[in-house]
Amino acid sequence: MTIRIALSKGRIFEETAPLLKAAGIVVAEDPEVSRKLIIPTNRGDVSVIIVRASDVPTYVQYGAADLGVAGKDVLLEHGGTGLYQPLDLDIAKCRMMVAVPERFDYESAVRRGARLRVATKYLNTAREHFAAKGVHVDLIKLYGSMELAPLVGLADAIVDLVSSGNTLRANQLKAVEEIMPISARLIVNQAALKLKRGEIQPVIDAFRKAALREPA
Ligand code: PRT
Ligand code: MG
Repeated sequence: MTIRIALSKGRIFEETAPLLKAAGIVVAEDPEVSRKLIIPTNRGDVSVIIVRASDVPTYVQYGAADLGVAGKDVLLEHGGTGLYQPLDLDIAKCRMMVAVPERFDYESAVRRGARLRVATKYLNTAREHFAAKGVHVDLIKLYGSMELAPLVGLADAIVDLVSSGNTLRANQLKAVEEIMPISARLIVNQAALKLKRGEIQPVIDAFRKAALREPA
């Protein structure tokens, strides 16, 4: 039986490839260069498919891929139905933050009980965060470039991922609240794990060993 692993281009692929290599799986081509969506590996029974980051859980949920690597941000929005999440790979790390324009007094707006317009790609995460704080928000769904929204009057605040903080700084925004730390997880189709345990379990174990070996 063959195993298919779903990855997204960019940081997830770049940070997962060394873990795969440590697990004895060498991806034959660079997805940035080859444009192939199904990439063979050195193992005839293992292939990698390249999908959008937010689509990785969907491919694994429906069994189109047996395994995948997805950010916790993506998994929280997906909901995790049908997915076994055995491993935090501790890669593609960043923080889910609330950010506002440098001159906006977020604390006092919250204290006043102001109703805030918040633009984000992460509706579920944002909704839960503000509900737990008791802050009333109108959420505006965006698919990218959240940092622009407060600059042009679309929103008072954003919920987005921050790693270096350079994007916020370049757009005169400041982080005012950390919602949670984010890293990428290994996800596995639950049915595939039962049917192909002999093939999949060694890959999970190898990932675990490789992830533990990675320096923090
Ligand atoms: O780009 P695309 O729309 O195809 O999808 P995507 O943005 O979901 O994919 P990708 O490859 O950019 O991100 C994949 C995963 O990497 C995410 O799901 C996160 O789990 C993780 N990750 C880690 C990040 C970041 N760090 C990150 N900094 N994802 C996005 N960013 C963005 C952030 O949204 C913001 O626009 O980078 C910008 C901030 O970076 P700094 O360094 O300026 O703070
Ligand atoms: Mg991106």
